[in-house]
Amino acid sequence: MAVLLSVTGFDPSRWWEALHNAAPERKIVVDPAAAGDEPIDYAVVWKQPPGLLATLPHLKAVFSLGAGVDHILADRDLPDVPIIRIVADDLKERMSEYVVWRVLDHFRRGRAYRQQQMQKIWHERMQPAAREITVGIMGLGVLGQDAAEKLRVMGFEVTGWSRREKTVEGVTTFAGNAGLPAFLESADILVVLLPLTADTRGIIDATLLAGLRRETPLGGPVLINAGRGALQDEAAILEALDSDRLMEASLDVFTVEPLPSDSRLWIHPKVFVTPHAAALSDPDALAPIVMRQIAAHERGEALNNLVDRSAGY
Ligand code: NDP
Ligand code: OXD
Repeated sequence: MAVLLSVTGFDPSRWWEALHNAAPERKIVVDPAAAGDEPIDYAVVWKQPPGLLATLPHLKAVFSLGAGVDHILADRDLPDVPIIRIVADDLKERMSEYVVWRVLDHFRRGRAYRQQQMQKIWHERMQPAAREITVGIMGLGVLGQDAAEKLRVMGFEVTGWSRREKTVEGVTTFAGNAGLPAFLESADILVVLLPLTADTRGIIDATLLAGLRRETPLGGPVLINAGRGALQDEAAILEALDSDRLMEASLDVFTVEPLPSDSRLWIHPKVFVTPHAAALSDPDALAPIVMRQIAAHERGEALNNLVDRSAGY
């Protein structure tokens, strides 16, 4: 039984090594032809070439190298096998670091103080307390709930929005389209940790931005998106920033990645750009989880963290 490792956009060697170290007895190939006579039962992928998985007649399951699976589901010829996504403390902790970092930077006036430093201006700005600020998290899943917990420790009020109703300790929750306006109105800082699905594509648009609370203790609403780039309408974000409808934004993901050099987001003074780096999938931390699941599946045990293909996440 062989495992296919198929990635696009980066060198697979670190993943190959980590998968091999986690289960040295397994044959791991990056090219299906290299499996020879051994059937390929499992695939571990990040943006696999469309149609590739359909050529594997023995395929039993597909593992994402990340939490998101939109890159797998985009394949129109995807075989009807279980899809498993990454749920791991390592990934969760990295994402929460990013969220707390960006929330604190906006909240503590990082941009204004960096500008002041360039001009050698000694001027203390009014600073609200964390308890006066509400961070609204769109997507109260594994990552959203962990970020909520860590923001609460810092003293922030936290609200959250999900597809289905849910109860999360210390978080005021809203659900579905009916709950969206009240959720948006609750947030001074909006953190987006949604998956990209048919329902969420383009959700951060002019209408959504117009629904954010105007008067906030920071002087205006802030957007932080670490979900997926295709959730956002970048022209609408730029327009909202230019018109002061939005005060600042931290964007980790973009509709086109790498972000094209002519995008105004690169140079907009109110935008903080990171290159889809909010939560790195660390091969050493995550490969053992994948290989343990494969071994468990072979023993006849149930797979964890299965994707609901009809919901798209
Ligand atoms: P989960 O599946 O655990 O959580 C997804 C959340 O989004 C759930 O709360 C879900 O609602 C909610 N949701 C989904 N669709 C809708 C909708 N139509 N309306 C309202 N809420 C919706 O995912 P994770 O938390 O593990 O990951 C979230 C995303 O983060 C990933 O899909 C990926 O795109 C992104 N990501 C980005 C990284 C980066 O480096 N930038 C790294 C890792 C992940 P419900 O609870 O009702 O199901
Ligand atoms: C993920 C990502 O989905 O890194 O894990 O984007």
